[in-house]
Amino acid sequence: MRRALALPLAALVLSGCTVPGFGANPGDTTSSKSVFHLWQGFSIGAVIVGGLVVVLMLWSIIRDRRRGDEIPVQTQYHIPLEVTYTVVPILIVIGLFAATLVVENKEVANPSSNVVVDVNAFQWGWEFLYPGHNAFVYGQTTQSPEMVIPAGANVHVNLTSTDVMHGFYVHDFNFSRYAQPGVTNQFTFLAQNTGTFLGQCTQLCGLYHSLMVFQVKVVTPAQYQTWLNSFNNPADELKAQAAATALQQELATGVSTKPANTKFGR
Ligand SMILES: [Cu+2]
Repeated sequence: MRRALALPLAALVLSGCTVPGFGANPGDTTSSKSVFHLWQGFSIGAVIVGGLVVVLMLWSIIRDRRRGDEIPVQTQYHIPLEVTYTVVPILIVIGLFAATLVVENKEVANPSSNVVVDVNAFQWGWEFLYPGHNAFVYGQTTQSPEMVIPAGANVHVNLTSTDVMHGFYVHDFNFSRYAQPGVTNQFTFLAQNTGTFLGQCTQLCGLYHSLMVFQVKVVTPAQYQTWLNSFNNPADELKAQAAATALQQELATGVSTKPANTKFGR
């Protein structure tokens, strides 16, 4: 039995990075990779246990199929066997629980970070503020605003909403959190590679919910610094202030600006 289990395990360990993803996304942040590896571990465990169950079933069906009226040997109260099939599943559950705990703790960890972004969701768009800097990104529906962050750095996000419940979801980060009015949800992620990743609202929040998309643009630390500095000229500052004022007015009056290039409704 040990050999039967050791063989597939050895095959998986030796094959290294070719362990299948079992339909999941490897992710681009450190925590999304941990979640992905946890998923792989669970899936491999399920395949081994499931395979074992199928083999035992087939073995019993074939070996003990009816071959006459004689009743085969009845095995009951076989203590070592009963102890084995009670203890082994308990050990498996403890193992899976421990691995989950480690990954979850990584997921909710909030290590100190120099990069802080205040993310504000609203009907129907996103606002990204960089406290301590003039950088300000605001965009609604078809404008698909960009949240710019540096690669290889912990990015701390303070997430909230101005009106109703929204969902901050980035597919390639294997990550989703509620954006709730009156509540600030905090989390930290570390994007490992540069690139542009699609984000969207995952909480049905009104008429233009489906257009509430944004991009996470991961750039090199030097590019990030240049981008931050680009807001330091007076013209951009004025633009940012105008956008902030427009947002405040829009929220105060409850009248949302319709998306520019999209026709909806009656
Ligand atoms: Cu929304």
